[in-house]
Amino acid sequence: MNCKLISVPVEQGQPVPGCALGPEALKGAGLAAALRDLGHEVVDLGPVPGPQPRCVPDHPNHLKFLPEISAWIEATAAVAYEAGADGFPIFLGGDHSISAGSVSGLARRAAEQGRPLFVLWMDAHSDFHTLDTTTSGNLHGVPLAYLCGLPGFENYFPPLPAPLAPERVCILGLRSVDKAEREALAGSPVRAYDMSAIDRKGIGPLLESFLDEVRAANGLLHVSFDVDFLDPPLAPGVGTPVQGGATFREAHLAMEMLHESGLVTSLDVVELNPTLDERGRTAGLAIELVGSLLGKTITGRRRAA
Ligand code: 4U7
Ligand code: MN
Ligand code: MN
Ligand code: MN
Repeated sequence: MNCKLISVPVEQGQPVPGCALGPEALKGAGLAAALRDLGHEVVDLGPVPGPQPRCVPDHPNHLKFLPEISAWIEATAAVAYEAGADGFPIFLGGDHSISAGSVSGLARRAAEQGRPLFVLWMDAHSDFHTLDTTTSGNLHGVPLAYLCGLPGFENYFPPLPAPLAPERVCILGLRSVDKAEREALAGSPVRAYDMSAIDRKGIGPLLESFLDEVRAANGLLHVSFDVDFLDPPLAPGVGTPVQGGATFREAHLAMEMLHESGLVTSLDVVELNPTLDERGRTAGLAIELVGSLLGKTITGRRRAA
């Protein structure tokens, strides 16, 4: 696999300083070497160039850094579209607003290729607010709603060339969903698996049923991995931790299954905040998990894709 590392050092979509250092922390902790050890080629495409804020109208809701985030989304989408032509793009955040750009560019590419794009959103949160419903005004809470074509983003975020089909989206790991998000999810075919579902059914069967659908549709699969998917004691280096997250083995099992499926074509790793990390353990775990997604196994034996 030709892994393309793309840094998107954005933190204005969330309230805690330090998230923009995520890409450097992941690279400094040995991401490229870990991937090369697995036999992959790695190219570092560097950071998405910091854009000028976009001209957008005033919004009645109090939205933080709307012109800046809107510009980052546009710039990231352009890079993602190019990177999506071949290889395995890995977007290093930065806060989760960057995925509004990465997924938008990859969705445009998939549409041109005539392939359906599926998205697995691994996250404590559903990120399903619209610009009108967010009460925090933090734009890392809206990317999935935007990508699914929910109303109210017109004129504020860049036009979406290819909205996601919500029935091709699966959220995994939920434990913080705001009231407006619940209502929006209730009226949407997005699959939303919360931690209770993971407790009851097991992460393996839940993920397997989604992977079966991707396979049956001959789809491409993008994984958007918000590090706060993980349980906070394992991964303290995030700005919005929520108790009761995925365990070490649940997270690895998901990544191992994703690898074995052979379906994953691109990845985001977002929301790592190295200034909140404890001796680099969150960055280290994120790298291990990316390794599992890209073929690392416990015995070292390769399994058929
Ligand atoms: B993340 C929140 F209120 N829903 O809108 C909000 F709980 O990318 C959190 O998943 C959003 O980390 C978290 O601010 C966004 C909050
Ligand atoms: Mn998120
Ligand atoms: Mn989150
Ligand atoms: Mn977060």
